[in-house]
Amino acid sequence: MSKKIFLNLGRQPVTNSYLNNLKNLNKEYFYDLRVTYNIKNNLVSLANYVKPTMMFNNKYAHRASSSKTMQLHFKKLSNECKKKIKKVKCLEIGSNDGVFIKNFSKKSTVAVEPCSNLANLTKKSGYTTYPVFWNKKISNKILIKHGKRNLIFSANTISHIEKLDEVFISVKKLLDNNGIFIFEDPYILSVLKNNSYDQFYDEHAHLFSYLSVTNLLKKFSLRIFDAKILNVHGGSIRFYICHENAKYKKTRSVSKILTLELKNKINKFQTYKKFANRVKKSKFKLLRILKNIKKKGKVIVGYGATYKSSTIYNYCNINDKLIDYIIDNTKNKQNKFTPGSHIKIIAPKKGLDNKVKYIFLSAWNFKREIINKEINFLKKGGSFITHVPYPRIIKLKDVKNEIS
Ligand code: DWN
Repeated sequence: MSKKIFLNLGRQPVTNSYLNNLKNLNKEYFYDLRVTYNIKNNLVSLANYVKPTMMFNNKYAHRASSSKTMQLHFKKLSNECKKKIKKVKCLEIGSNDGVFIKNFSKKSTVAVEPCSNLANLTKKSGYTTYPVFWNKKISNKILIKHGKRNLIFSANTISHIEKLDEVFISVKKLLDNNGIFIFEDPYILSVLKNNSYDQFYDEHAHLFSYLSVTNLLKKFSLRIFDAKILNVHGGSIRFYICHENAKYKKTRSVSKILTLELKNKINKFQTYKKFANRVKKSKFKLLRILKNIKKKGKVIVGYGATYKSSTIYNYCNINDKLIDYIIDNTKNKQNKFTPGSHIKIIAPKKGLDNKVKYIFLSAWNFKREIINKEINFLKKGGSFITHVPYPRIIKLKDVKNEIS
């Protein structure tokens, strides 16, 4: 077997299955969240995959536009694409609520989004959106109806697809001779460095590195000609991919990233075993911090009902005895309960009152945006708690260091 398990995060629910109430809890679905490293192609993947329709359906809660950071991030990338490509004919795989495609013309843009509630949003605003999973069938259909694409883009979606061969075959068919396939997803090296084990959950079937994607692309005559390490979502990597014989030259950034990955031994199983030990320590330290605060009778509120935090809450056995409730600005998460851990989610306006002295940063990837927004909370003596890269309390005096 080329896949070796290095991390066991226990029984976990489907992260998107927010509960309307706490009745019929015996019907909640759980699976074993274990993570593997493939010694042949360096790919990090889950050991068991959850059925896609259980995760991506007409009740999908996450809205990519819910943070200003991400709106700006995609605006910036769209400007870069327009500079690189004359007359962009774009396809987006996994368009969510349209945060990226809204920067392109409706006429020349096609989107694929399997969550029909999200696909309806972009359809309504005039973008051709197919409410299906990305596969050979839809790629053939788009080829016939809309022709080849000179830009194929995907953010936080390719890592969600179990069968990667079909992804790349389908992209290859649709990509113009000198077209560019850009995709970005959480970066395994950032996970190792940040000890952000919460990047492992049902939707993240794989976590990529430059090394693993290079290996995956080989058999499809596709190649990476540029790559960038990004700060968003707690550390992501963006790949710029073209046909083997397209005009693009490999950039220096690519060799720098390869050197960095080898220096950090991401091609060694031992690296992942060491990470798994750090994860265990992180769990106990976080629990100690939360329990000590609760012993003093203080209220702790979670900031952001993130999918990521589902892994933390369920792995660390955190429930509403430790986190009183969670605030989140996404309307369709509000007044629901988190899967498995059953913590109530409420609107930020209702949740942030003077009683709250501690906030757990479950959306730690937006630390800068949240701290800036909630600076008065810190000024009034409040504290944040984070587990990244190690569990600790953040006070006003620490802000400069934390967001520099
Ligand atoms: O890949 C994925 C990423 C991109 O998005 C998906 N599989 C699902 C989702 O994961 P997540 O839930 O961990 O993502 P976020 O973007 O870290 O979620 C942030 C949550 O926090 C959202 O529900 C919005 C909320 N939030 C808030 O209430 N106030 C966020 C900010 C910045 C805020 O100020």
